[in-house]
Amino acid sequence: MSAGRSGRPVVVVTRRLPRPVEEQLAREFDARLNADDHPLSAVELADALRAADGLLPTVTDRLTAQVLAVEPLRARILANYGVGFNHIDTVSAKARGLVVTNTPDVLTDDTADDALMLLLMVARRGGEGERHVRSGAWTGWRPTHMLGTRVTGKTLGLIGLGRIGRAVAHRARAGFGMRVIFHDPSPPPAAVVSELGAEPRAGVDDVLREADFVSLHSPATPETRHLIDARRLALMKRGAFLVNNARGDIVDEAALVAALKQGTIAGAGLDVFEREPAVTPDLLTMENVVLLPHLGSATHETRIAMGLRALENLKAFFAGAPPRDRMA
Ligand code: 8YV
Repeated sequence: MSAGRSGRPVVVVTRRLPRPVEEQLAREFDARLNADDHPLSAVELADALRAADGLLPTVTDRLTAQVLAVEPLRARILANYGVGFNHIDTVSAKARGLVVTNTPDVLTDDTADDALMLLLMVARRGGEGERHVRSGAWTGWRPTHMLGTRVTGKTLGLIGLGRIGRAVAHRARAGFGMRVIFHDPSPPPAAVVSELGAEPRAGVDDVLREADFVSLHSPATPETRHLIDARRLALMKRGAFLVNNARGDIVDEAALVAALKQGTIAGAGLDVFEREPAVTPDLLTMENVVLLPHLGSATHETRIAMGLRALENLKAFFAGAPPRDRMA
């Protein structure tokens, strides 16, 4: 096992993490923390791969084939902070002998809550109402003011019924009396689906045609890039809403903007963006769009749990044991 001067493995932690996580990382490893929390450049990432035994990266670190081609490569593990790892070229990582882990489970509930928050906000015009009050434009209650769309009893279409999709289905059915339909190319066991009361559909298109709300819960892969494009947006009901807190590039953002402008769909709730943190400027001007800054897992509890889970993966790896959340 390679190690730093302290005799412990050197771990570069690419962003500020909640204090209890940083403290524990500093106890367990020769941890190199990012005191000013700046996003690392490609050059800094390459330097980290040369200098450390392990990296603890986040969604803001683009670990591309080019970055991973660094010589000499010292790092042997990328213990990602987050469940999604589309910012890591896992094929290149594997080719370079790097183990990749993620942090599933611990963020499921909070991310599901975030999807429901987007759904409710866009249906009930939450963001718009907030802006209205803050602007001083509110003149008082009236029966026809800012009417939204009822959620209870409506059909929620889930694209993806993994851990987060299932937690969304449960909340929507139990809390809001919604009917839940879904498509997932690798669905959970039939018993899980029937316990959730979710109805399978043969394809994404079938879900889009039928749902009043569509919520995306697929991983970002080459296959799911622009899964929601102009053709599929046109299949949605005119009064339907799109919710995305999975990954931005699952939606063709330009096509979404066009659909919103043309009234092809009624609105969208977005926590993630195709060119994050850049947001297509047109979206910023639309009242029927809710825009959140990638808040899916952003609670104190979950961000600590994610850090401890990444730390657990690093500890196992450096102890010579298989890390629990190995992805590649
Ligand atoms: C994380 C996420 O905050 O886990 C994920 O995939 O999208 C977020 O909840 C982010 O990825 C941290 O790196």
